[in-house]
Amino acid sequence: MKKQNNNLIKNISLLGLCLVLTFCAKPKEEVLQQEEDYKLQYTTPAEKWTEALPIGNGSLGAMIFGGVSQEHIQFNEETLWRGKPHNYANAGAGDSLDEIRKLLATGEQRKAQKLAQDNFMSDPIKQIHYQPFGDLYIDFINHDNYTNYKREINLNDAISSVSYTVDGVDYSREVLSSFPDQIIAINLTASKNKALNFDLWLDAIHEDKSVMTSNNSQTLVVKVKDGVLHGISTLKINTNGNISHANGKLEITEASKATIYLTAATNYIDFEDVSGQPEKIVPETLSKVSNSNYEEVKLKHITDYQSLYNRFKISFGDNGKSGNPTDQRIQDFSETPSDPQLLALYVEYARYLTISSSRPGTKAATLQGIWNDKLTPPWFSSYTTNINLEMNYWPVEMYNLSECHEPLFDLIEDLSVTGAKVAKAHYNTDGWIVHHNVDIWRGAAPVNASHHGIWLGGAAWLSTHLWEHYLFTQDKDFLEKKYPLMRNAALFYSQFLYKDPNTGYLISSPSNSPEIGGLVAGPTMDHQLIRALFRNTIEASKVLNIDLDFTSSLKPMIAKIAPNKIGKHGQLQEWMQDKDDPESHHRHVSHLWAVHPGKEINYEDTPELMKAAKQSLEYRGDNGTGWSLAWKINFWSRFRDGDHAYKLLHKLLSPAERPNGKVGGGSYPNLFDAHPPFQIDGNFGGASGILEMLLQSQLDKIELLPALPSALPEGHVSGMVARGGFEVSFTWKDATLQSVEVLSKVGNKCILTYKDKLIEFETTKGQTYQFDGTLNQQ
Ligand code: FUC
Repeated sequence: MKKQNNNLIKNISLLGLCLVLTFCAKPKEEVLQQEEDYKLQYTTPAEKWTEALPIGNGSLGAMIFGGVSQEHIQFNEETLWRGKPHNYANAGAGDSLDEIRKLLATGEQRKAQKLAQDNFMSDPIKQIHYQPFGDLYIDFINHDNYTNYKREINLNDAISSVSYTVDGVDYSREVLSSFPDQIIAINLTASKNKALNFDLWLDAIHEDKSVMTSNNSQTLVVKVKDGVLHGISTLKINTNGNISHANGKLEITEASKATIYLTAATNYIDFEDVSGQPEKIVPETLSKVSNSNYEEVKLKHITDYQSLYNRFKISFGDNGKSGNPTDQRIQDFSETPSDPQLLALYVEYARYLTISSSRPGTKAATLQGIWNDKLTPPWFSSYTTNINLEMNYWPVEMYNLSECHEPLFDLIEDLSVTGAKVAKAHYNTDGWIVHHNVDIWRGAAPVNASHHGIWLGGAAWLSTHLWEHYLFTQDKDFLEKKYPLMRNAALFYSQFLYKDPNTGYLISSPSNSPEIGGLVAGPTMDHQLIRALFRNTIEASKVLNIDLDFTSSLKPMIAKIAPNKIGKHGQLQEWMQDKDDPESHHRHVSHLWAVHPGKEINYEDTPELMKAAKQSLEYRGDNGTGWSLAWKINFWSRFRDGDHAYKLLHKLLSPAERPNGKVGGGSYPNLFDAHPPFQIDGNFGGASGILEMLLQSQLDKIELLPALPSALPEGHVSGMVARGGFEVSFTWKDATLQSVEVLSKVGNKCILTYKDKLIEFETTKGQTYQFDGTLNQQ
């Protein structure tokens, strides 16, 4: 849990109110679109974790199972990890660098990998796990025979609810995770006096745990294995019934309503400091809400949440399926992929997941956001930087949640510190670098194994997010603050790039094309990333008019970096050598980075490379894991082939659990993306791919409906953000643009294009410009 910035919260609440007022003033038709009900809904309780429904406030997350006789709420606090502050840099690693490079240059890959494995890897070689925190259980007495069961999460207010009837009494439950109050609130009601009877207790799967019960509260203390972090969670209950306790459980009898507030915190402060005091933070947080009734807490939560959520809306129409249970819709979609509202729901759900897992002041979303129920989660539930972490943030600017990008920038700040130690120890350079995995202790050295752990693109890729944030927001203060991060990443590469003895080009060596082909000299992806970083840094220094001496030294280097090449199969080469296997269906498609999320390869400037990139993607094929499918959707959108993108969306939104019992890429019943296992990157990457079908702005102009699939002939988007500081709202019907509205947030010149028409116009900050479907101004 995080310390709160009260001013920030006040501002957010005020903003929320303003938005509510503006919203009320809108014409009726638009209000209807705004109010479209986006929900995940079910007619049975969850049995598996991937059927339970997530809530979160950026740091405090929970999965709600919605059982009738027993409710289970599994919860997380984002700073509970194994391990301890640690410098992962391997002192002396750099002594082997020249030899590894030489071996790679002479084709001795095995020897190079062996040497790197022995001398060049992180110390220790593995990073550590994100942990679950605890479990809250509620046993309801005699609720076995029930009717009217309903379970849902409503994305409009971020409240999860359960309702059912037993013996003529209606029971309801609401659960929310409040950002302003930093608590999870659970509200229980019964429609009849004294009908609410239940037992309540906390537990955890940690070996080292204890639970203390007092009059109306319970406290859980957990300590992680192999680490220095401990966590405290307390719940407090207010009810109009009786409270007693026995056998480690709170017993509530003869109530008709009860509200439980739960909070949790650890001693983690930052990657170097574990002197936090959860024993103080937890009671303080709870004492702030203990006098508020549930309705107050709920209103504050909704106002805060909607200040973010209501900025953007998407709708593709509704062909009558939106009322069906979500698990059934996923099943039906796999059979007949026509449920346009489900795709809009997918985008809004991704926005919900962003708001719930990545708020200013919290940690960046991990492979699982903030939701994890395992002591040894897959891939540590940490941060994989060779695709997954960045994918989590692909849609964030476009779908108007720019401030939710901030946790990633904080992570980059941390990495510029730990990564500087790695740059020195492993490469003897200045600046900072991060390899393919990062944990809460900000490990930046190469982990696991030399054939995939030594990947050099991390600092470059992460830095593009700083520049992209500037492009979308045009916030020069931000750029000035973050510029040192970009320039120090560029500084690293300017010293690290190595003149290839075979070709004379500057190349990235040793490295890896994620996670295929082993340790190599000069994977294409790295060069695309480094060129992008250099170009962005040069641009940034021009915008800020600073550091021009340094950035002018980068320019000539760009021309010397090994270029993109077309190989003998017509493909874009993944490596320096023309050795791509057209039969390979590997999930990573890293050499197409310059198509998406990069832009170096595009139809206007490099049509031949674009053709080759498309050929490469065709060879890779349409199958894939969750995030891989999601990336391919983005590629096909950039290739302006909406129908092909839709084909992959069909797979992404089909059940992960196949009829034969196997689990593959797709969606779980709670719409979590399946790699498998659950990885949240596919949710965000899939949403980004849908948005890329509708609007692209990477080439200094706003392209409308560049890759509209025939399955989405009508729709409306409002509040979508384009680079240059524009907020765009538009409607289409019969696959044809009907109207566009552009809000200029900073007063830049706007270039708008639809099909063959392109218009350019000057704008004034704060003004809105309206056009019909042929881009004639209204
Ligand atoms: C990368 C991928 C894996 C997985 C892991 C978390 O290493 O290649 O498929 O997604 O990240």
